[in-house]
Amino acid sequence: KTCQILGIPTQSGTSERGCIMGPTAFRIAGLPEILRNLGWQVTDVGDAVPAQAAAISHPNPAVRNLDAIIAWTESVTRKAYEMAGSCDLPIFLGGDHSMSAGTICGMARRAQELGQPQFVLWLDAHTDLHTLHTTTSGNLHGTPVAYFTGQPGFEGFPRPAAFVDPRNVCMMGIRSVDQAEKRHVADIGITVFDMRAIDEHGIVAPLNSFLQRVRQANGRLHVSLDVDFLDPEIAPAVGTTVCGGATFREAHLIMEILHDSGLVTSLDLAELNPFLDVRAKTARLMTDLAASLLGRRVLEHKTRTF
Ligand code: DIR
Ligand code: MN
Ligand code: MN
Ligand code: MN
Repeated sequence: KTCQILGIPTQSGTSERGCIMGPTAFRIAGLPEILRNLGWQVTDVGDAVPAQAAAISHPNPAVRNLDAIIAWTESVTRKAYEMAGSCDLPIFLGGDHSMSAGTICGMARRAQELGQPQFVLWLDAHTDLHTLHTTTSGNLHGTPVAYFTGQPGFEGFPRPAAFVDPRNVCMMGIRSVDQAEKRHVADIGITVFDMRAIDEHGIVAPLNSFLQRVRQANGRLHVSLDVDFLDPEIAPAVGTTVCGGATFREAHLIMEILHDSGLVTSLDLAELNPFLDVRAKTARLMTDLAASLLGRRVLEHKTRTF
C-alpha cells in the first residue's frame, strides 16, 4: 500500500501563530518512518506552496487573511487531487484547519471521477461551519466545512469541481458551536455526535453506524483530525483548546476501528501548533494516532471480541 505525505504550512486561518511549524514537527516526530515500519510505501512529497494571491476585500470586516486562504485553497485542492490519483492514502499535515477546504475538495473531485460518493469524518471540538458572512472571529479555520459542502458565501474562492454532500459528513467530539453554526448544522443534515452523545453511548456504536453507511454506499472516506478534538490535558498544542475532549483511549479506539474498516482513503492532521507543545507530547500523540489508523496494533491479530 502506498501513502503520500504533504505538508501544508499555513497559519493564516487562525490568530494564534505557530501552526506553520506543524508539518516539521510531524516529520521530526518520525511519522514517515513509523508508517514505513508498518509496511506502507511512504513518499514525502514536501510542502505545498500557496498559489499567487490577489488582494481581495470582503464586506464582513472581521474576515482575516482572505487572499492568503484563497491562495492556499487553490493550490492545496490541486495538489490533493493529484495525490488522490497517485497513491492509496494521501496524508495532509497542517497547518490550521483552513487546509481542509482544499484537501477535501481535491479528494471529492477524485471520488466524483471514480463514481463513488465522498464521505467525511470530522473529528473536532468545533463544527467549522461558518461562512465569510457569519464568522465573527474572522479566523477562516472556522469555515472549511461550509466550503467543501458547497454552502453559499465564499465569494472570491475557486469553485470546486466537486462538493461533499453534507449528509455524508459525520462529526464527533463537538463541544463548541457558535450560534450561526448551530442553525446551519441541523438544516443541512450533517450527523453530529457531540461530546454528550459520546459520554452517553461511547464512540463504538456511533462510529460503526456511520461506517456502515459508508460501506453500503461504496463510498470513499476522508478523516479530518483537529488536535482540539482531543482533551487539552493530553493535547495542549492547539490555539483553541476546549475542555472535555476525547480521551487517549477514545481517540486510539476510533483510529483502530477505522483501520479495521478498511474504508479510509485520506487523512488530515490539522491544527498542531508545536510552539504551544510540551516536550513534543501533542506532536507524538497525533503521530501515534496516525499510526493506529494505518495499522499499528497492540497484538499481531485483532483482539478477540467477547
Ligand atoms: C470559532 C472557533 N468557532 C471561530 N473555531 C475553531 O472562530 O469561528 N475552529 N477554533 O477550529
Ligand atoms: Mn477545526
Ligand atoms: Mn477545532
Ligand atoms: Mn480550528
